[in-house]
Amino acid sequence: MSIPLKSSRYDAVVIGAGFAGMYMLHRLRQLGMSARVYEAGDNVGGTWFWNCYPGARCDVESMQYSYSFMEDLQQEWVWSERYPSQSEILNYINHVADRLDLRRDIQCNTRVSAAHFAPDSKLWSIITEHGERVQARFVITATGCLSAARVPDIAGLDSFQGKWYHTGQWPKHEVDFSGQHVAVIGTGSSGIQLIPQLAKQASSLTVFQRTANFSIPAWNRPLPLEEQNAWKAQYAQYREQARHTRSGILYDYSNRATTEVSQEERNAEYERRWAKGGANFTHAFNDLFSNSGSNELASEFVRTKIRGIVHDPQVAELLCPKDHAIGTKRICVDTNYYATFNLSHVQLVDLRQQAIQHIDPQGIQTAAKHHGFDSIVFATGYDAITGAIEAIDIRNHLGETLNDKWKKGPRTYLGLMTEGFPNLMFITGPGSPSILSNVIVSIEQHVDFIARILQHMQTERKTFVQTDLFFEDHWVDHLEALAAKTLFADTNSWYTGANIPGKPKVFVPYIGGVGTYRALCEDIICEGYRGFFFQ
Ligand code: NA7
Repeated sequence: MSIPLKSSRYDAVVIGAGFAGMYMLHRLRQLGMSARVYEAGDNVGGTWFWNCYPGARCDVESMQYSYSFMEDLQQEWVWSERYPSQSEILNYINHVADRLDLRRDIQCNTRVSAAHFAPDSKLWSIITEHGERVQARFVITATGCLSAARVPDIAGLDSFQGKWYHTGQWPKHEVDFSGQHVAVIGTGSSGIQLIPQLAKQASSLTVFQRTANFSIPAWNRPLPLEEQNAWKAQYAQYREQARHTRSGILYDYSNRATTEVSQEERNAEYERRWAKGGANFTHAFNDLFSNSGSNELASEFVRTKIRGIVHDPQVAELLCPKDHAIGTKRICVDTNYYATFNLSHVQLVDLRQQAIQHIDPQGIQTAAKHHGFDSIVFATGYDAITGAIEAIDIRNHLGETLNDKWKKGPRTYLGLMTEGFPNLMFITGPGSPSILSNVIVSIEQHVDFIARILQHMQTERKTFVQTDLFFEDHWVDHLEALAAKTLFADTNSWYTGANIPGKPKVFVPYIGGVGTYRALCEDIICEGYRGFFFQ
């Protein structure tokens, strides 16, 4: 798929060809700008290219998980299920790449290793892993929030004689676990999707759990054409509504606090949402993310469900999350996750009671015993939000590195730019709603914002845009103040970098909501791009 370079200088280089990079390319072309997109994978799709593990599925419903910028596109695509599978999303992304003729400006199998701003030419110099060098006026990262897969540093992994995998770097060929003794480490969203699927194949499945997670049933089902057509008849209106919601998704957001209703009403509401399925559950009352007492009632409702599903009371208790408030780690959406632990060949190991000591050629040694395996699957997550950006050696005109600047945590203005690094923009960067939202809604909003900045620069004949410390500091303080009003700040999660040893613990995303963020951005644009400085 690698396409030879036509030129070594572009108006913009975009890093990543997932949903963000592809839409950015489309908008750059509309502005008449030359652009090159570099993609590490051998095809487009980003996160959905890499995460092809069994059971991989989006937790946003199909009708809402697609681009909204082109009416024809959203009318013509047909989904097959309520929640889209990874393969169907990948088909959709490939369809868009062909439909908009994007591939000719996308260079796959090319990882960007560095981007240095040259003081003389005032251009970014972009260097790839293979030593290719191009120049660009703008660098735009579209590297995704969940793309830097993380395999924990467990002694002896290299000696393991079976095969091992990470969900975020799954092989492109089918992996057959039939007849195998399989380990899964990690019970986040990926593990919860994968475990029921692997249990269907493996002769034994051992799940190593460090932290139990809350999961709500997906009740996934085929999506009848009539239902899709009814939705499509009002697509534009639904999209516009979604853009102004808290999470960029048309959920049933409640205006009532838990404290306003009786116990019967409360339970009826939880039952209704459980029966409907999906992440909508955490919007049952408007105080679940701010009032720990209210949150505990919702948490206990789910724990009671888990105890009702899982036959062995000890296993059920281990699967009940007790160390965090529901929703403050990304809520999982599953198909048969808890029930899988009723199968006689599925075993749960609590790493809080017996930590992994090392891996050896035959399997995993915990503090309690040795477990023999043919395969080990790491569902251990990502260096989220900042990991893929920080993997690139980004330096400004003074030779200062972005990593150095962000060593105590990422600092941006609106999640879009960071002071001292002109003409460098982040799509769904740290400090934006990004991963707390329907990410396609957030991607479109950021890409449109960047395109408007670029258009403004064309009109005003400007070549540089940057932000300054005043606006950056103010934004970082604002992020912290917003998070402090919620229960999120108290939870160890990948939102705070707590899953990565040594990573500064900072609540990274903007938690004020997609609609509020959008309105704020519109105000900033109306006020002449407040906080952005042009030259
Ligand atoms: P997550 O949500 O970060 O989950 C990773 C899981 O792996 C989680 O249960 C971790 O436990 C566990 N983990 C991580 N490191 C270790 C080690 N060293 N030992 C044992 N267990 C470990 O990643 P996912 O891929 O599941 O989901 C990411 C997002 O993708 C998800 O939120 C959706 O938005 C889609 P911990 O909780 O850290 O104790």
